[in-house]
Amino acid sequence: VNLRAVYAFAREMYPKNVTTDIQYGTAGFRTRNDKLYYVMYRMGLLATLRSRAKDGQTIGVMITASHNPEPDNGVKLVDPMGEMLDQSWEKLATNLVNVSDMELQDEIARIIENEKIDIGSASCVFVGMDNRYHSPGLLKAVEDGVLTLKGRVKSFGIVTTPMLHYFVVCANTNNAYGVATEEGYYDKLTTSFKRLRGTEFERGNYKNKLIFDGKCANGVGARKMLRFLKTMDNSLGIEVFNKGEGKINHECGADYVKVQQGCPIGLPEIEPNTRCCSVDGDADRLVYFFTDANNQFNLLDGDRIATLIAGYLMDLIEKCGVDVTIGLVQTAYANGASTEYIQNVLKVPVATTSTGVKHLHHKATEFDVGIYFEANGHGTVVFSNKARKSIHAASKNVGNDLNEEQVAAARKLLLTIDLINETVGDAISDMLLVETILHTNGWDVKDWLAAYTDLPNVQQKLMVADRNVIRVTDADRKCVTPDGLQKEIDLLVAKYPKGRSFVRPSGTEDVVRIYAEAATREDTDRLASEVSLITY
Ligand code: 16G
Ligand code: ZN
Repeated sequence: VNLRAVYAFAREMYPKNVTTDIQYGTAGFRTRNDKLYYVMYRMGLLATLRSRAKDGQTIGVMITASHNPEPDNGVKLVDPMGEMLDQSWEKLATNLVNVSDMELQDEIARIIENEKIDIGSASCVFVGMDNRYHSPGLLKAVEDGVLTLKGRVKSFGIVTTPMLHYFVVCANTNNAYGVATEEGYYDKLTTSFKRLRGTEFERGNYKNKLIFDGKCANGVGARKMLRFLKTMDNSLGIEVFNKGEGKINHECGADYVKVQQGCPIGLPEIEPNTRCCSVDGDADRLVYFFTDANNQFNLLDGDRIATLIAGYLMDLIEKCGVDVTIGLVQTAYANGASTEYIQNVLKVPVATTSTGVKHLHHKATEFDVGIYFEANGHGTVVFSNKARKSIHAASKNVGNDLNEEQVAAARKLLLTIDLINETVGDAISDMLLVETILHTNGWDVKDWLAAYTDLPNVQQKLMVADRNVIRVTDADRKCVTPDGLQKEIDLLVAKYPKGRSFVRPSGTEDVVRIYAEAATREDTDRLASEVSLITY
């Protein structure tokens, strides 16, 4: 490996065309596509180094800007077990991207030395992208970065973010988790879904009809969903609308539906109370919604999905009698009514973490069965080895002291584990899980919605000169700077029954976000605007 090539290549092909520093944030680097070529090249370099630092295990690089507008793109790295890149390496990523072309070679040498990397050793990088028109060019830059350091790179082309996470885990577990191909991914999910569903596709109030908002996935979601459906043999009846025309995420998609609290554009005429779902641009978020007979829009967001899953898993765990802990992880954006329901009705412990999947994921691993969801629809379930082992043993009736019902519950749990993409929130896998649970319960959307009533809530964006003036703590719920702001927020919140509000700098956009909820819509809107006035 000749490190001089690092600089030569950078200067020739991927010169740094930006002078302001950027930061590896909650979702990696994200900005306008034309400012990302040098970033991608450097992330190709870094991913190869990371792989070598991890004894040649496969590292993932995903090129996507999720729900951002079409001109944006982004990149994030995936660690060997499918986790987000380790925090200490996030810092290395930030440094590497902000040095000049001239300093690049020295910076690489520094990482090699500090991390004690054998630069001649084997490595492997998997790359995937969403289908923004600039993604292929950016992917090429990542590949060139890998090749400059004589690493091995495999491109999967257009995939969802969760698929790439899945491929990485498969590769690093000798395919014990599944086969590291798109077919392997579909096959794993389809097999478990069909077995859980059995031959009776409808049950009680559950109808086998789901409307899927594909426009959000003018990104990859719709494309992959259509391919996926071919493997399903009608066991799930889905109609996809908005299949590809128009701009990515424009007035549609999970983020739009969640934040605007309304239907995406292009929704066809449908019967009231029909289940609809939306995913985001890279298919790692999922929300459900429906319009009722009074033409009222109803949202079933990440909090609802989490509570639905928690109820289902608790029931199965109880039935099979294994001794495992179960917990649910949320962020400050979770609706207060959902938190109350989980604690008081489901009686499951709730933990709250800062925004960003890696924080939730990490916390969830403290439970044997850890369910985590952001209100925006990103989430999954993680199972500890202990949980896996004891469920497995129960399904085989080791010791033969379990009754039939217990063994059946354990088998069902095992299939459910197979249906879940534990590596990261996965819209397709989460959707299949929701459908499985509704089918098991014989529920329609109204039954699901009846569990609890959301408090009215609102999210606002505030453009400010410097969003980093606001620093937060206590899982985003309290501002530590600027001085006195939190006190003022507390005073406003205290005026409103069930009031709650917090302010935090966005990690993905140059804005400050304001969240408010209260007992009535009027109070909620008033609280939000009062808080935004004092924040501004
Ligand atoms: C990113 C995060 C998501 C978080 C969102 C917050 C990942 C994979 N994604 O999309 O979890 O909810 O950022 O955005 O970590 P914000 O900081 O702009 O509010
Ligand atoms: Zn996303």
